[in-house]
Amino acid sequence: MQKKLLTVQDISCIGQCSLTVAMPIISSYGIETCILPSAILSTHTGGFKGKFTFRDLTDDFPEIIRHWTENAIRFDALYTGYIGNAKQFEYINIIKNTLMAEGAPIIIDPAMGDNGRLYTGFDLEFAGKMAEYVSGSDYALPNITEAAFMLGAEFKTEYDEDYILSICRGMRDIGAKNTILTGVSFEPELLGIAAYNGETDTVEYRFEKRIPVNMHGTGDIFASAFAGALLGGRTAVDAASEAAVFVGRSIINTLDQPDHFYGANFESVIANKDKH
Ligand code: PXL
Repeated sequence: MQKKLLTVQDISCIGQCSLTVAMPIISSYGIETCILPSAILSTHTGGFKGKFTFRDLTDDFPEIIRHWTENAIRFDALYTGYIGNAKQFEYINIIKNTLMAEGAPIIIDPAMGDNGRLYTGFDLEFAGKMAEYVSGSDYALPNITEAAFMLGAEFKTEYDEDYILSICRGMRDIGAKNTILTGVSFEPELLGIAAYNGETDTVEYRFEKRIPVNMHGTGDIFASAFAGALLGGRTAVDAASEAAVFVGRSIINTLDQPDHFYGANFESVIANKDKH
């Protein structure tokens, strides 16, 4: 039977991130993709000129949940990304506890920062609330910045496997069952993920050739492809590895558009998916 996933994150009208990434990518895996928009922004918060608009949709959450409950809606997975208001965690926890099918995986991308910094609009208090919220995840998908902020750990750009293991164990200790840590690199030419299984306390690494550019929205592309591949039946490690390849191709396909500063051309990867 076709699976039905609910994703909660913002609509950035322009910016190739969050819902405009999640919906097409997850749908391309054949998954019915239901949405709960957390906010509507004119653009994402990173790098456009002037003041972006931000309409918080928290007040709509209780009525939306009420109506879904009335219709006995059940989701086969939950994937949450950028949440612009910590009040929404309470509502999402209600969805988690009442509207999920038995065994539905909870995938949480604590999208709130990168490169050692929180995105505009977030602070340490929010990071603390995200840490509490992430305790309900089967799969947490932080980058090293987000994990360090949630754990109150030192953010390092140069590190060894012991540091990565300590971050992963920290994630387990705050309640994440499994963690896929993104943006892991032990040598300059390679970039990849650490897939940590909290039950067995083991890490598996997957690396790709690093493309030395920083692009917005790649975390969202990764998380969306991961969710699609996982629900498609891949193991977590294989889903993460496939998602990393998806991100790499999206970046490569953007390199011929040097003026395209705000996101990555993931659409080309969907368009060519069957050809690889
Ligand atoms: O890609 C993460 C993201 C999602 N949503 C909004 C953002 C960002 C990153 O900056 O600003 C609104």
